[in-house]
Amino acid sequence: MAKLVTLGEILIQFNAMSPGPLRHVNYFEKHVAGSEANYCVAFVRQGNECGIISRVGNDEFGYNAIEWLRGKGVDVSKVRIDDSAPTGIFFVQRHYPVPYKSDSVYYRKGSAGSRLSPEDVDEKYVKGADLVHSSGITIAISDTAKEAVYKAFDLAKSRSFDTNIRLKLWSPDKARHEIMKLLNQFHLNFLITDTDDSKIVLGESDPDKAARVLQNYADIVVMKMGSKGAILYYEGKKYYSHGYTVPVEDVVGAGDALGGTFLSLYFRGFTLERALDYGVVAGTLNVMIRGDQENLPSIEDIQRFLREFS
Ligand code: KDG
Repeated sequence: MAKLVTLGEILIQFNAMSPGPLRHVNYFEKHVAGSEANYCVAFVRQGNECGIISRVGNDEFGYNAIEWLRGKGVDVSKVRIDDSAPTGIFFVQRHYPVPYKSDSVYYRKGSAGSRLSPEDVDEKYVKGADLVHSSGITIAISDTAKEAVYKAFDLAKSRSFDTNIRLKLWSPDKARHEIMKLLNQFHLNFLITDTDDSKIVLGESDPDKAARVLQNYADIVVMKMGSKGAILYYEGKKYYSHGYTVPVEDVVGAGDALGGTFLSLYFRGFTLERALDYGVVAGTLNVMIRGDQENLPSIEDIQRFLREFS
C-alpha cells in the first residue's frame, strides 16, 4: 500500500442549498473540505493510505474535521489542535452570476490552519511517505504554512503539487512569483494544474504550450480541463482523457477528486493513462453533488460508470 502525506488547511464548507446570491440563501449544508484533505480522502478511497499535516481550532468545527477524516480512513495523528485560533470556514455560492460555476467566500484569515508551521512537520513521518503533496493554497495562506511545505518537500522521497490558485488568497503576481520559486527549488514528480493557472503562472493558456514549459519542472504534468476532461504529459507523450456532460450541482473539489484518484490508482499499479481516465470519472461524479468528498467512487463504481455511461 502506498502512503501519501499532504500538507494544507482543513476547512469547513457551508454550501448553499439553493443557487443564487448568498444574501438570499437561507439554508446551507455543512461539509468537511480543504484541497489537501480532499486529496487524502480520494487517495484512501482507492485503497492506499494518507495522512494530513494540518491544524484546526479547539472548537466544534475542528472536532468535526478530525472525526470526519478519521472516519474516512485518513491518518489524523498529525492534525494539531491549536487553542489560539478558530477552524477556518467558507461558504459556496452556486450558479451565480455564472451558471455552472461556484464561488468560495472565505472566513479563514488568522485561522488555525493558516498557523501551520515547519514545527508541525515531523521528519520521520514525512520521510516515511511514498509521496508528499501540497498546493498553491497552502503556500498562499501564510508564510509559516509555505515554510512547512518547503520543509516537507525537502524531506520528501517524491513530490506532487497542485497549483490550485485561489485569487482571493493572493494576487496573480504573487502567485506567479511563489509558484515559480517553488518549481525552481524542487523537482516535482507530479504537477497538477489547469489552463487558468498556467495563464497566471506562465502567461500561457494553451495546454500543450504550457505543458511544454512545465515539463522542465515535473516528470508528469496533468492539465485539468473541467468538463472537457484532462490531459497528461510525460516523457514527451501526450494523452487526452475526454470529459462527460452531467448535471452540475457544485464544481468545488472536482479537481482534487480527479488528482487524488489519479495519484492513488497510479500508485496501485495502473498505467498513467488508465489512472487519468478513472480520475476524470471521479471528478465528473464530484460535480453532481454539493460537498467535496462525498461522491468519491470506488474502482468498481468507476468501472460501472465507464460501462454504462460512456
Ligand atoms: O479545491 C477545493 C478547495 O478549493 C476547497 O475545498 C476549499 O481548500 C479550499 C480552498 O482553499 O479554496
